Amino acid sequence: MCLVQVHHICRMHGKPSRTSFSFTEKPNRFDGCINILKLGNIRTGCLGDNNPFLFGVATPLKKLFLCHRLFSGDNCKTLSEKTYTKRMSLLLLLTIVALQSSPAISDPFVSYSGYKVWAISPRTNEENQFLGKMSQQYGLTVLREAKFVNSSMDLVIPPTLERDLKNVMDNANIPFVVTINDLQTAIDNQNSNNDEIPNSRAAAHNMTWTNYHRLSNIYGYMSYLTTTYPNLVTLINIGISYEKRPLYVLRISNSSSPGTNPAIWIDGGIHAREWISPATVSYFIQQLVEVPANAKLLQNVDWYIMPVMNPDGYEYTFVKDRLWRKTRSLTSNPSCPGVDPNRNFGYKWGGLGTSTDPCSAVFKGTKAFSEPETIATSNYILGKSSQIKLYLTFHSYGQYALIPYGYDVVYPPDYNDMLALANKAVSKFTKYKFSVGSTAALLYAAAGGSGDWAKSIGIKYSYTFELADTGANGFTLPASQILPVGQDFFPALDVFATQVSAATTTTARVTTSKPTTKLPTTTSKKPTITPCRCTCP
Ligand code: 0X9
Ligand code: ZN
Repeated sequence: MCLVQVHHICRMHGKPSRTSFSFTEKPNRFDGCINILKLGNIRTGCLGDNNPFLFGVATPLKKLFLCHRLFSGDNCKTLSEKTYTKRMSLLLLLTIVALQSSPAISDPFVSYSGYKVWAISPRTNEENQFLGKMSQQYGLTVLREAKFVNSSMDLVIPPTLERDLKNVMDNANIPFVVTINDLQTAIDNQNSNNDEIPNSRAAAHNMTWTNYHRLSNIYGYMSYLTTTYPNLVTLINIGISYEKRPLYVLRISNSSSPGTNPAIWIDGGIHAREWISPATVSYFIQQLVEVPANAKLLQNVDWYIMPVMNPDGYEYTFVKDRLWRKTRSLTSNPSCPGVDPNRNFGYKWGGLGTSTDPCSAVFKGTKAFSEPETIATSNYILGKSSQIKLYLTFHSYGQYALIPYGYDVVYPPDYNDMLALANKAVSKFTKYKFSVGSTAALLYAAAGGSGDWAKSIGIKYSYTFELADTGANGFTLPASQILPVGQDFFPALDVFATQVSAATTTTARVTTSKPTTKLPTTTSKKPTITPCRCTCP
């Protein structure tokens, strides 16, 4: 029986990181804690840095790491299961009291109550520059950058600034549309609140595609598939995140010698707040593994699928700030953690569309692959680079199929091959209309993206997909759209699989000459959580 699971317990650089925890009622296959209870209206959240109540790792293993002032003094101790259970029961009581008396804990979320989202389409370059300066000056959260004139820039407008900003916009004579009237309401309505209540006590996993799920449910599902379909599915731990969460890749292969077929790599969740990405990528896993009619997609093709590349950021969007984008690593500015993982890959790192400021949403990090998440992923892909013929990375929002390069308006020599395949893929969509084209030409220039890096190591076909929608809901796309998005996209995987099963690797050279095709084209094994060493503050 696991009563409390504590995450993020490592004190980095001698400073305690935030400690998040969840109350659990029964052992899970991989970490002992999957069924998260809601205690009254207390939600899973973060304890403050100085909270003395919980610092430790509880797992169902015989050896339990517990690090708590009340019990173990200054050092982590390994306790027997019995001692642990007794102590944790006491700790649970103490924690409930602490939770109920602490305002910081009873409401641990960043509230967007009264916040609006404005969509603004600059009509000239001057207007675009003006908006960039305005959002910087007022410290506004930018949900979407406007690349060019007439594309939309989406901004979060706090209630305290609304009147001032209206005046600024009126004076500058720039029109805007309110797309989300109350962001907190949109956040509250995005997911039904029974996310963490299992279907039944006997359920083998808690994954669904009618809700957005916490990491434990996604990883629990990957674990379930591995034990249920051992001849098809392998769970690979490719490293650990900054906050010591495992980084998991699922290999799906029906080959008697997996690792020899040409392969497709798929990742999601690079950006924490883009919830539709892990949801869609995990839907692909479900379809490929559990739907026999899709077995043809596994003929001669292996799949490597990583639904959540940035697990720390993803969890943070559930427990603290729904709009968090980056990783959660410490930076030179203690008030501004996190690196943009999609500016941290090592091709043209630090170029256009990146920032040296840790407080920026597009902070590039201190060096290429400074983040444990990006270095682990890239090393794993490099190790399989002769096998992987196609790279797909899923983001949101905007409904774009983006082709390298994104670091600048530069086209690889085989751009037209990439464009033709992308057009074939998006022609399968019936519900969501995607724009297809060169990243920097269609969206904006941004260096250090994973799609550029994948292309640079010789993976011929590399695409960044920005899933639904085009701004009406943005990152708060309701959970009722997970299935429509996944179902609309899935047939495109068949197009990719068909291409790859006959593919040979071509290493691309860079050219700045524009291709002949018209641009842009618009068409309609058992995981474990490794306890980390910790010291009490
Ligand atoms: O800016 C990004 O990283 C992506 N858009 S998002 O809204 N999901 O943040 C676009 C990435 C495109 N790829 C490159 N610029 N290399
Ligand atoms: Zn993204």
